[in-house]
Amino acid sequence: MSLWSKLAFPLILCLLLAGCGARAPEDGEGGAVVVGFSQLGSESAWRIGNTASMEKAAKAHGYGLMLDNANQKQEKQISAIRSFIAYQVDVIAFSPIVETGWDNVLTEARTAGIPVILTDRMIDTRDDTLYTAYVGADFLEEGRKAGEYLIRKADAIGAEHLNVAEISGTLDSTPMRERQQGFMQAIEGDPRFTVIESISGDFLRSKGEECMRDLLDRYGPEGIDVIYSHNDAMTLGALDVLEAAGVKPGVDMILISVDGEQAAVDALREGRVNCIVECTPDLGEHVMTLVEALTQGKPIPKTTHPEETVFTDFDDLSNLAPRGY
Ligand code: GZL
Repeated sequence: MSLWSKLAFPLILCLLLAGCGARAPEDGEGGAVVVGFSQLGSESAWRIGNTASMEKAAKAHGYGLMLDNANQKQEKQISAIRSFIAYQVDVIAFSPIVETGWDNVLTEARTAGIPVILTDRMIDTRDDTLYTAYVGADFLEEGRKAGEYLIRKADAIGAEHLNVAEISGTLDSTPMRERQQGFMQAIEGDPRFTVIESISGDFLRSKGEECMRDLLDRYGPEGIDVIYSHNDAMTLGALDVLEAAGVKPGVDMILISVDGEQAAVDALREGRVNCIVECTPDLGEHVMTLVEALTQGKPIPKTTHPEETVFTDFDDLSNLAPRGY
């Protein structure tokens, strides 16, 4: 084999990896299993906690982890998956930023014989053999929990009618679609609730602020009784805007959020938020346990949902452990 051909593959591969920003595997012992992980971004404390969970679990299993942060761009996730295929990783894991547009690249992964584990979010495809497993929340259930809390709260305060405004997550993402669907299913048919508006804050704190400002401009504080926000980052942004406008969140307005990051739980304890539906970012161990089974040729479940709970202003939160994200 000529010198060039000995150098060609590693050289091309390094160019591929550099192009998509994927780092070479970290911490895997020589010959260890290598997992290629395309993370969608770092938009929230939840996402940062999720990445840390994957890194910690890979290290604990002695696996190499090729991590790429797509910074909210689907095309970057697609190029990262292609680089994982070129590198011939053992397993590909990724958190799809939106549900559609994955069939081609996942077909390439299947052709290369590399199993794909979806983490955190689902894809919309007619061919579910394109992925081996899904590890993530039941977002419909999360939405239902939010709706069931609102019903409980309305009963407790004897509310006759409440105007609800929704600040939703990234459009066409599974958590956005299903947190909305679950919530609406839970409250539908109850004449006490009118959903006056749903606007997307893209799971970003800055856009949560923009949405809250826009809602106040259009409806005024007296026109909104409930905010249902799809993640804590947007909720924290909304709190800033409400308090700057002289509104007491949690008192003048019911605030329902999702995730369970520390800053939001602190706000719940302070009475500034009324309910947080937990969405755990700790998926790493679930994923790496499936990777271990795959590398041993064992069957794995198609779907794994982590245990999740709800934190509300009806609960005693004094003994709640630090959230870690
Ligand atoms: C949910 C996850 C969502 C979080 C947000 O599993 O996809 O994305 O709720 C994050 O904080 O941005």
